[in-house]
Amino acid sequence: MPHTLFISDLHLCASTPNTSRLFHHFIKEIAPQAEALYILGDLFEYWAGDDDLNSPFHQEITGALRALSKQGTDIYIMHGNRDFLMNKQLAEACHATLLSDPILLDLYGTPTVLTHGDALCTDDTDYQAFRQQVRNTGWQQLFLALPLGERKARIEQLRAKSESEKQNKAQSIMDVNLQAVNELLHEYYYPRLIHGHTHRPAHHLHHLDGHTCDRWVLGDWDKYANALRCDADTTTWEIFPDDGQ
Ligand code: LP5
Ligand code: MN
Repeated sequence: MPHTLFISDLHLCASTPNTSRLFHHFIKEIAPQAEALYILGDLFEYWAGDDDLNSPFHQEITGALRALSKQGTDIYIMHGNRDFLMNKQLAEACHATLLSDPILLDLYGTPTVLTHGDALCTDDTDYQAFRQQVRNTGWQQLFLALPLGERKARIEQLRAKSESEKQNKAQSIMDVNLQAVNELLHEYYYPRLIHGHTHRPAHHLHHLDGHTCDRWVLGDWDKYANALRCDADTTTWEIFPDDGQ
């Protein structure tokens, strides 16, 4: 049956080979049956700029996506909070289309809004201030003018800072704000919503202005991988490997 897959928050990097193995299994064995694959952000642990495309690890990942596209699965990539510096060269290397965030699509007749999810975490005011700064085009031009090695060093410092700050943030602050979700649902006239970022895989129902909206939250990839599969009739999780394997 024609279907589409959604994944996010793989955080791929050379130092987590198990996740890379899951990715290659997914790309070779599961994704080829899909008409389209949507990657809703944080494909990479971080992306320092398209001039980092030639590293052997990045070649391996982009090559796998390119092969998937060549065999007939359309690939769409959205920016996450870790890899928003992905640009045209990365998209070309993957034979993928970069998506804006949020974006509305007609998925087998069901209006569906896709977003990474970080913009919905409005209670995390420190993060939102940071986000506003680094999503500014002028700031990005200055940052990308730095040598690649220096960019990577700065990002790694920031990753460490982010991990330590998260220890002191309440769990509720790092989840989506319901008012922000409702505003997005209202703006797009009550669609289905699919997002990642919070690493809290779930299916929520939102009752709003007489409408009921599905919100599917994708999980991150670690020991297990997860994808959401949508066809014209059903929405289901693909989780692998099975516990028995
Ligand atoms: O990513 P994750 O899940 O660990 O945490 C996120 C938020 N953290 C981030 C930071 C990224 O992890 C770091 C990698 C970004 C790569 C981008 C490349 C270009 C930028 C390079 C800048 C030097 O997104 C975290 C949220 C959490 O999700 C849950 O939603 O809480 O937010 C933070 O931890 C951010 C802090 O609260 C604020 C950080 C301020 C740091 C200011 C340093 C100044 C840097 C220069 C900016 C102009
Ligand atoms: Mn994220």
